[in-house]
Amino acid sequence: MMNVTETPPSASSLPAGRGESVMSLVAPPHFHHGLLVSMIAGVVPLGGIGPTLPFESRPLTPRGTMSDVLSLLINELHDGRVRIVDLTQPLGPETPVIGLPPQFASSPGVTMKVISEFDDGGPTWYWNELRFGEHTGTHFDAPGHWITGRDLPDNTTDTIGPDRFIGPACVIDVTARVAANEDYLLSPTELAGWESEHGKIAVGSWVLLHTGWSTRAGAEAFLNVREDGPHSPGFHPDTVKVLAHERDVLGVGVETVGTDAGQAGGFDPPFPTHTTMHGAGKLGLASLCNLDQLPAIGAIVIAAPLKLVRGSGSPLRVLALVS
Ligand code: 23J
Ligand code: MN
Repeated sequence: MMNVTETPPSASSLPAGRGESVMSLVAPPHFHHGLLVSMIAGVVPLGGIGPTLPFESRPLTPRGTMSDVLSLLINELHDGRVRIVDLTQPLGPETPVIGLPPQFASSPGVTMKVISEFDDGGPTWYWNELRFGEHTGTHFDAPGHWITGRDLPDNTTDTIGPDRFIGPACVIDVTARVAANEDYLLSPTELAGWESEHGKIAVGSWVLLHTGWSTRAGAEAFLNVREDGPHSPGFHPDTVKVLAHERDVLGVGVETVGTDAGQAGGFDPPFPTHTTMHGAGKLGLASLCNLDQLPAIGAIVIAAPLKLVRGSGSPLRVLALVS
């Protein structure tokens, strides 16, 4: 403990922190010399380029261990200029589960059973046992989930390279169209219209379909099942072909229970989004929310599933970075 009568250490005597002197700053190999000169001249603050808080209120990051871009990112997060938007629905017993025709096996919803809760089974600890289908709530679809992706390399949650979990987001707002038609399908023409406004969808993007569907409260409204099956929006079969083969996206994300439209079981081919995307090794994200908080372009989405051995998918936390 520091003696209160003692003078606090000066910035130049602080070890490996934000307050260290220019003299003790060891430039990493990639360090731009002009930037170092500007720092010494006082033009650029020690934390790097971009606005900064006073030293006292900024987090400590060991100098020389972090690149300029990571240092800038952590400052921007700390200052609130980069925000984290949670695109994840709560996962629990109330989470709606996809219903399939009765000839097919059904996926169980979430059950949580207490192992112990500060009781005889564990006097100082609380924990639960979980049961749910891999495709429950906000979840990730691996290429191996579908027969078209069955023989692709690295097609399950444990073998997909983690570089494919992070990408720029293209958010296509179709809320007005869905409000008028719950079976709305994004057509290639409308995709082209989005690109004429925002630019061509970049290779390796997450393409997120903002339908407003996540605001439907309760399983009944969310699943929207009628005598002829579920009704919910999605992609036209030709649109996912463009995204997979002509744009080489990472994958698609939707607000609905699955990446295919509600009526897609009757399309040709059945479930065309699953068929085409997974056949091309592309990924899926279902039951997203808060897409209204994202710009059309400019956000980064992080969607890393559980590393389930031979997993076809998994519930996950999906985060977006927005500046
Ligand atoms: C199995 C069969 C059909 C569909 C799905 C699963 C999903 O939507 C899913 O969660 O992958 S459409
Ligand atoms: Mn799924």
